[in-house]
Amino acid sequence: MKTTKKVITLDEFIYERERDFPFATGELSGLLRDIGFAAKIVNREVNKAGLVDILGTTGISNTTGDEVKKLDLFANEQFITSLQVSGECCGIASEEMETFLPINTEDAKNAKYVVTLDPLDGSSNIDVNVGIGTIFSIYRRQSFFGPCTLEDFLQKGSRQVAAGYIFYGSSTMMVYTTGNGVNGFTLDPSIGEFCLSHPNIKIPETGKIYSVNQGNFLKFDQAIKDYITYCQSEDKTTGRPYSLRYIGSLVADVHRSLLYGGIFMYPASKGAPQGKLRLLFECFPMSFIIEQAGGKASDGQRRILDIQPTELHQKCPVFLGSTQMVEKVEEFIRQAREASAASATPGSAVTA
Ligand code: AHM
Ligand code: MG
Repeated sequence: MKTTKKVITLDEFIYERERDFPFATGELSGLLRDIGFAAKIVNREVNKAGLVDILGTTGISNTTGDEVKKLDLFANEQFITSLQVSGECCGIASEEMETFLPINTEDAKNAKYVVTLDPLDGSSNIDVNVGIGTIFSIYRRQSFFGPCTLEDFLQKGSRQVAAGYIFYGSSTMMVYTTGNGVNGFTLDPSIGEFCLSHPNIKIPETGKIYSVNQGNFLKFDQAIKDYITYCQSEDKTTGRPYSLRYIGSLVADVHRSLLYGGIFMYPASKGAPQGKLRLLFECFPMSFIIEQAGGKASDGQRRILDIQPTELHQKCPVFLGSTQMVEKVEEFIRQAREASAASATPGSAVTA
């Protein structure tokens, strides 16, 4: 006899999870649903990007100097509108906006959450049909009531209430966590619903893929160069050499690492002492997801989620993925620091 599994939609899943918390007010669920809804509209535009005159640049640069594509602006507006209308968050910070946007309507200004967004990450890939994504985080506000403040956004990543991404790839997926594991939903375009397809995602302890922009090799610190050489060298027990995979689209590279295992790195380099990726908009949410799936996320020395941000658009070096692989790169960095501290200490090089 043929059995059919019950399809669980994103909205049903959010509703079921909310029922586990007897005092839940429904605001967080509402925000997740708003994000899921906006994602479907952005997905529609991403899919027809080659057909309509939405490709190309606006000629404006975003706050970190990258050229802004029209689709980035569309996604930014879409997510903001959807969140504003619902009245369930009191403010939004976006990678596409220099400063945060307080939502001061009667409904929203006393709401207890703020949202951070990278509305369309990987924009350099838009014109060549490579996977791109939306990344989001939700925090409980720190101020008590009234218009939100900068401090509501400058919270450690460990204070995220929820984080997730939407991956517009060969299929469209929403992957998110509320601090109780990671679940993935695939958009079924025929019914227009995200359906639970990857319940309780766990990242493998180790993997066989490293992911880095190796074009920057000569600009990396020696410890990173040594770790990359380690990834490339032969060793039967660890399955090296590892394969190099780098899409250059954070959501796609992290999604692959999450499902297959591996390490994703965007280290500091000459000329970019904090790397390229933004702590609030990219590193925090991805680190929360990776940790919730059993992996590790580090800036090379510290747990990323423990970093106290001081600016909205602050950047941070990042190493995330399978725990054993992230620990290995940390070991290379630690040893290099110890060696340089020892050589800087007078008399330390003298042996008895
Ligand atoms: P963006 O936010 O301007 O789209 O840039 C972020 C993207 C990430 O998706 C990706 O990991 C990284 O930039 C790739 O950078 P690079 O081209 O330097 O390797
Ligand atoms: Mg980005």
